[in-house]
Amino acid sequence: MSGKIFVDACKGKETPYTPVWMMRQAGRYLPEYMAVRAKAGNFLNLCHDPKKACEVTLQPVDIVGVDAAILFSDILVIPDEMGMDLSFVKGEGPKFSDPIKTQEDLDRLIGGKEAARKLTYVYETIELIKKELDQDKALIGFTGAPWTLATYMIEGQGTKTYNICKKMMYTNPRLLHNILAKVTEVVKIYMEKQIEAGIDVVQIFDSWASAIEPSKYNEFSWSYMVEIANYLKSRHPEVPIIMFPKGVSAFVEQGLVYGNFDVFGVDWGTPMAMAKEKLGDRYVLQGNMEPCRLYDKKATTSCVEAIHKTMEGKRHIFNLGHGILPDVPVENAKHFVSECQRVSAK
Ligand code: 1CP
Repeated sequence: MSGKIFVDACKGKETPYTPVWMMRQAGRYLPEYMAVRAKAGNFLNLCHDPKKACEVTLQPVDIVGVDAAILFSDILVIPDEMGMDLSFVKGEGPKFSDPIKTQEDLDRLIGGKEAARKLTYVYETIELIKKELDQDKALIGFTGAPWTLATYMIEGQGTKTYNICKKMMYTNPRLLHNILAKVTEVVKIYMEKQIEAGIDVVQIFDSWASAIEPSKYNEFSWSYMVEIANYLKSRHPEVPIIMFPKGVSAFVEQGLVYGNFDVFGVDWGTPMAMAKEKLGDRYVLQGNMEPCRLYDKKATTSCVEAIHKTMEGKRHIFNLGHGILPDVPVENAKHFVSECQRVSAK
């Protein structure tokens, strides 16, 4: 036993109750987060400041009572350090001034070890968190999936239609694969360095998985994540890997999700019972309350009870089926966490 309920649960071991955390748990719904962000000046400054990033990482553990902390950073620091100029425009989200259009644009970017080495502030943040975090809590490190990162690198910002990257998928798949391969090389070393700095568990966010038609998902996203997992498992087999692909229930239904991962993050659009039937023997399942249920305590309790009834306290980690939204009352987030711990106590 690791002494950390969350790590034990990731490995499929019996735990005194089912551990819980929330995607995007450090963020704008917490007034304490807003205060630190205001001191930092802006969001990217906060990511670059290990002391402040450590402070906001610990807030949801102290305030909301989750069983694991997630490193405070962003998936987009990776392309930023590869040489794409990232900014966050107020009210509009992330922007890259010079999106990738050609092979020459890609060739200009820094790759592999050199890019991963530039993310030192992330490794320093992890070292600080490990000193401060209670021994029985786990620290989750993370990356974006190469596909999800590539959508921002090609579109230059968030998108509803993904038309620029999907045009590339069908008209110039070679260039898209070259982008994905270059990002994959950086991510492998970046995650290895996060592990060496002290994270206990890895989560890969494929937030925009659903933009790819099911028959192309393996080729353009899943296979790259399998490559990352194989690399990490060959070096650090003891570190569990959580795979969270958002919106791929057709892929789940076909049972096509083989890979060297320990935990499968189930999004809120996929019925937990179906995920259990198709994947429950292969993976520990994480999830999957619809995040908007957090607006109502009764809607939260009934969902937590239903998920627990399906999973029976075995091979399960409680979470939302995607990130918590900024206008959720902190009280309600606390209620979700304590209800998960209450219903599953043995
Ligand atoms: O303070 C602010 O206003 C900035 C809001 C914010 C925060 C709190 C952004 C900008 N990023 C983050 C932190 C963050 N991002 C974390 C650590 C905190 C935690 O989880 O507790 C993590 C894990 C992420 C990961 C992330 N960033 C993802 C994948 C997770 C998901 O929610 O699907 C994605 C897609 C991003 C890109 C991004 N960063 C920020 C925004 C607003 C966005 C999304 C833009 C879009 O919708 O396209």
